Amino acid sequence: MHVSVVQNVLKLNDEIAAMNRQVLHNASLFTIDLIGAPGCGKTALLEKTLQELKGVRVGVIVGDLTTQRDADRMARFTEQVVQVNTGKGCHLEANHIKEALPHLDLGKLDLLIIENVGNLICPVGFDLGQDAKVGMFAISGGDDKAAKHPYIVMESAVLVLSKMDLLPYIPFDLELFRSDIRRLNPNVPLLELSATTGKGMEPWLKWLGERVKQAAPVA
Ligand SMILES: Nc1nc2c(ncn2[C@@H]2O[C@H](COP(=O)(O)OP(=O)(O)OP(=O)(O)O)[C@@H](O)[C@H]2O)c(=O)[nH]1
Ligand SMILES: [Mg+2]
Ligand SMILES: [Zn+2]
Repeated sequence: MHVSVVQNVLKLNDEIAAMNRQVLHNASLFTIDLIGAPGCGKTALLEKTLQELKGVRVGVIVGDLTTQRDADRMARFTEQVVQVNTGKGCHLEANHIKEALPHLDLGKLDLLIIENVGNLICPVGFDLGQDAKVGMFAISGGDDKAAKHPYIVMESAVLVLSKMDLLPYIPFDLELFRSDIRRLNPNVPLLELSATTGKGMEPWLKWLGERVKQAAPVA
């Protein structure tokens, strides 16, 4: 009985996610769901991305338990930001996105970035209607985090390893981290960067830019 309830919840989530995906595709948007542990640097990466991704109109939906601090940080770089407060909820669900979408002017966007609640575990299991899940790790989280969180590694279209500027100061076996990723998902691109220094941002901006172009309506 319990199992069937859980399955129904996920089925309903998937149905709403499919509707979201249809709405986003009708507007020719490319959408990512950015997933990473608390403090891994998601908002910092997005602040830098919003500043540097030239010629792309970006909207953001950001999930947090309380506060609109992340939304305030990103609102300095785009007018189209929606904060979703999940209360005690530890992940975003498709219904959160459905309710956030009417607050955005989709016709004036090329890219939608969803910053999920800081959590590497359950956000992986919830389809939001995105085109790609992006898993994010940081040097400060330790070199074992990919191995300990295999599902985000396997489900991501691209992975980010941030805070590379901290590598000289924190014991972190980069070869071990890379080999864990290769074992779990041999083909996923791993982008090593620092949002603070900006080093390594180029491949990330290129990855986004190419997908936005593919999603754009044929002229
Ligand atoms: N050295 C260094 N610090 C960083 C980098 N990126 C983010 N930080 C710092 O890490 C801390 C957390 O960054 P956030 O961007 O708030 O992280 P987040 O993943 O959005 O956090 P939550 O939304 O709370 O889960 C802040 O103090 C940032 O200044 C980086 O590339 N290098
Ligand atoms: Mg954040
Ligand atoms: Zn959760």
